[in-house]
Amino acid sequence: MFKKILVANRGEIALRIIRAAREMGISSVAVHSTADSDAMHVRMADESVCIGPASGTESYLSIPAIIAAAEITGADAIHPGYGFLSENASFVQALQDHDIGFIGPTAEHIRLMGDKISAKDTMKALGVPCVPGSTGGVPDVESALKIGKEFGYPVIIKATAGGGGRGMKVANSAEEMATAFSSARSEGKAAFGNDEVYIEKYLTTPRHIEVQVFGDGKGAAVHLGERDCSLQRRHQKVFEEAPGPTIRADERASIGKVCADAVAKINYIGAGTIEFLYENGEFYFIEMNTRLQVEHPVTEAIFGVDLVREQIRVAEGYSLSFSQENLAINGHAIEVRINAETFPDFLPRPGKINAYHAPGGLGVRMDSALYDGYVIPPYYDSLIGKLIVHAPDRPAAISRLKRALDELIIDGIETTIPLFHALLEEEDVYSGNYNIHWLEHWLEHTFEEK
Ligand code: MV4
Repeated sequence: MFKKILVANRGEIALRIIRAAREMGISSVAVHSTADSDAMHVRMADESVCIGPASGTESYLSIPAIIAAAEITGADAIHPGYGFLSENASFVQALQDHDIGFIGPTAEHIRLMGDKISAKDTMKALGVPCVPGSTGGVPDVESALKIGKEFGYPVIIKATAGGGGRGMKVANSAEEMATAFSSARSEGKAAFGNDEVYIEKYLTTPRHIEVQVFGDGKGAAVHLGERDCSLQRRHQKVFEEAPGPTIRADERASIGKVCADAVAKINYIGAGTIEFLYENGEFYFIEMNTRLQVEHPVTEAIFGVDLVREQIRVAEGYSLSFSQENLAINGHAIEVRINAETFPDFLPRPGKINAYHAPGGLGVRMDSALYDGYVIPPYYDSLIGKLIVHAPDRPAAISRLKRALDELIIDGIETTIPLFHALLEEEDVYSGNYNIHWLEHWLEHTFEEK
């Protein structure tokens, strides 16, 4: 049993973890940079430690500073949240060496899934359907051209260390292969110090569907359905929902079982997300994320579970508190990400919050670390809040989202709230008729002067 956990993060996700800990009778330690002395997570935690200067690299990403903070405060375990050190295998290894618990998967699982080729090999061997393409890495352009011929164009060349859209290049024909291949390779080398690449058939109009899984590390695992996160811009999700508006119950049950069985087989522990592209009724695995995701609240809403509580419990060594049979979907949930950015240009605009009023009422959850008078520092990402609504069905969730957005007040800075007012007027959004390209196309034809 943990008595005290350290939260190695900031913002809304730090609050999310502190809240779960408090409900479990576990005390919390916040860590913060000098720029975050007045941040809400510092105020909300039971104790706090300053771990370095404003720059993320020297504070929230500093493994020695965070381990020192855990040792000084006597924390039993660390929850990494998302981003920062959440998928850093060396961090998990270092915690093990210092006898500090990690609320998340093992270093081995993080490493296995962090390399996209080994992730795909593993998933394929476990019976998870994958995008057709190369087996393992592709060493040179000649081999790449063979793959292109075998699978047909377009193909996509991906850096094995990539993910989140970096180090990817599409080749529409054999003529484009040499350029695409060498640029994916050098991007991989420059961004991740790894120039290994692999190739897949390029799917032109898929949806992004991700399956939430949860393992106990002892060979048991469940799935908690899927989220549709297709509405994104430059690989940043903006609107996420569960269940997926196009996924039938039988499809959910079958892909869910494949995913749960796969993670059970590898003794995966904690929360994980198996990402798919979904096109013409077929699922194609692309990546697995070994962390709690930003959009986890939509899954929590429809299943009525507390995923962070469950993460802490399995890290303590307990079995899962629910089984597949007692997990059932109730209604529909939507999350919108509110960023401190201009609209429609999406330029970061940190600054002082003159007034903050969170919406409330039935089926409304606002996860945010804002407060009246808070000054958003310019050093970190621009997510300042997540508005999550839950209702009996999708149309009711959309009505509730509109109502909640009308109640929300964030004064003093520009935010992406106007994006959601505009999006919710769109027929395609209302009907769920969108794919991974819809938002960028819509932004282009609606807001770009011709
Ligand atoms: C793809 C793809 C089409 N075909 N793979 C982008 C981020 C990374 N996670 C994988 N990505 C893609 N992989 C094949 N074989 C299209 C994308 C993609 C994408 C995927 C999910 C959500 C948004 C996206 C936007 C552009 C491209």
